[in-house]
Amino acid sequence: MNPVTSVSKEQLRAAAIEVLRLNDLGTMTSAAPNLYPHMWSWDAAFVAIGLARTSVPRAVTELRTLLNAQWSTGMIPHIVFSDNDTGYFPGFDRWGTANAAALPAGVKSSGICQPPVHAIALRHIVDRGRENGGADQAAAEEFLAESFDGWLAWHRWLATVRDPDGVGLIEIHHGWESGFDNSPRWDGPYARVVPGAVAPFTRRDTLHVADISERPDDAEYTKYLWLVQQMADVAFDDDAVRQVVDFRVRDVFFSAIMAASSAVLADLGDEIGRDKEAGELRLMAARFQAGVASTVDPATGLARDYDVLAGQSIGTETVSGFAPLVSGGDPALLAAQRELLQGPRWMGFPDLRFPLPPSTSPASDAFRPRTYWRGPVWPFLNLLLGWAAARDGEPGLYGRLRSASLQQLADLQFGEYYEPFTGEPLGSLAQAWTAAAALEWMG
Ligand code: 9YW
Repeated sequence: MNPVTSVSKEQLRAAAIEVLRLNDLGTMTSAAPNLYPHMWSWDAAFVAIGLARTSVPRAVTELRTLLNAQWSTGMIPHIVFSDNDTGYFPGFDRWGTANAAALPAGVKSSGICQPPVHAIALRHIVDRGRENGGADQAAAEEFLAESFDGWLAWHRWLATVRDPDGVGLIEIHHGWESGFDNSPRWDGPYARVVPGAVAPFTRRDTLHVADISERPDDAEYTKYLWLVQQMADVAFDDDAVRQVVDFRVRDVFFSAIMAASSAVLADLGDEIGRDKEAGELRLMAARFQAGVASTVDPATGLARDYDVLAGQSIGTETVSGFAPLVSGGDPALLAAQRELLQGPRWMGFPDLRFPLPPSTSPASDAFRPRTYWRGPVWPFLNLLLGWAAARDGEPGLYGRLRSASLQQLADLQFGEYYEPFTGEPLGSLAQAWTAAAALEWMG
C-alpha cells in the first residue's frame, strides 16, 4: 500500500486547509481538535507559516493573538488558553498563573515558555505578503512594524533571564518548555526530581489517544505537576523560580532555535531601519550559535543538553543532537552533521517507512517506536530542518526531507507523530502544525 500515488497535491492541500479550518477558533488555532483545545506557542508559529500560504491576514492574526499574551517580562507563554476550558489538563486554574505579577490583564496562560520559532514565522509572513503584494503586503509590513518590539523583548528576556551567565545556552525549567515533553533527553533530570505532595489530578490526554502506553506515565506526570507547583508557589517570579525549581537544564535545541531566530529577526530589523537592535540580535545569534557548537560530543557528533543541577552533559541519541543544523555556523560541523543525519542511525536506518529522522535514534536503547517523543517522527520538526537546510544552501537535504514528508503526509491524517517503521499516524489526528507543515512543503 502506497498512499502517495493515490493522492494529488490538490487533495493534500485541500485536506490540510480543512484541518486548519477545523481548528480555527477565530483569532487562534487550537493545536488539535480534542486533545489540545488551546493555542501553544511554537505550534502557533508553525501554524502561521502554513496559514501564510492561504491567508496572510489570518496568519498575522495568529501571531498577534500570541503576542497579546506576552508577559510584561517579555516571556511568551507556552499555552494561551481559549475559552474552551474543557478537555485539557492542566488548565488555567491548575497553573496558578493568575497570581503572577507579569501576566497581562485578561489573558489566561501557562507560566512557562517554548522555543522561539516566532521570528521565523514572521519572516514567512513578510515574504508571502511581499510576494502577493497589495493588501497582503500591507498587512504583513504593518504587522512587522507593530510587533518588532514585542519579539525583541522576547529574545532579550531569553538572553538575560534564561542565560544569566552568558554561556550561549538557554536554561529551561520544565521538560514542557523544550516542546520535547517526555524525550529520553530528560530521563536523567527527571530521575532526580523527587516530587513533594501534589494536589490530586485527573489527566485528560489519555482520554484522547487510542493507546495510553504512547503517553507519559502517571509517575512522569506527577513530576511535571510538581514543577508547576514549585513555580506557582513563587508566583512565577523569574529569579525565584531559578532558585527553587528542581529541573534546570540547558536545552541545546531551544538554544539553536534562539540562534536561528535571532538572526532572522536581525534581518527583519534591518529591513525596517532598526539597525541598532539588529546589531544586538546578531550578537545574540552568534552567542547562541557558539553555545550550541560547544556542546557537540566528538565521539557521537551530536550536540548535548546540560543538566545544571547534576553538573553533567546529556548524551542521549535524540534528534535534538542536530541542533547545529538549526543554529547554523561552522561549515565542517554542519557537513558532518548532515552526513550523520542521513546515515544509518537516522534517516538511513533500515526499514524506515519514510526516510525521516525519528525523535530518538532507532539504534539507541532509549528508542520506543510508538511513545510520543521517545521514537516517533514529528512532521513539524522535519519542516524546521528543511527550512534550515534551504537557508544554508543545501538543496539536496531540503529536497529529501520535503519529498519524504509529502509522502508521509499523503495519508491525509495529519498525525501528531508517526510510527517510524509503519508510517502509522499516532497521538491526535488533524493536528494543526502537521497540516501547516504540509502546506508549507507544497509551497
Ligand atoms: C502538552 C501541542 C503540544 C506541543 C508539544 C508537544 C505536546 C503536550 O503538544 O505537548 O500537553 O503540552 O510535546 O511540543 O507544543 O501540540
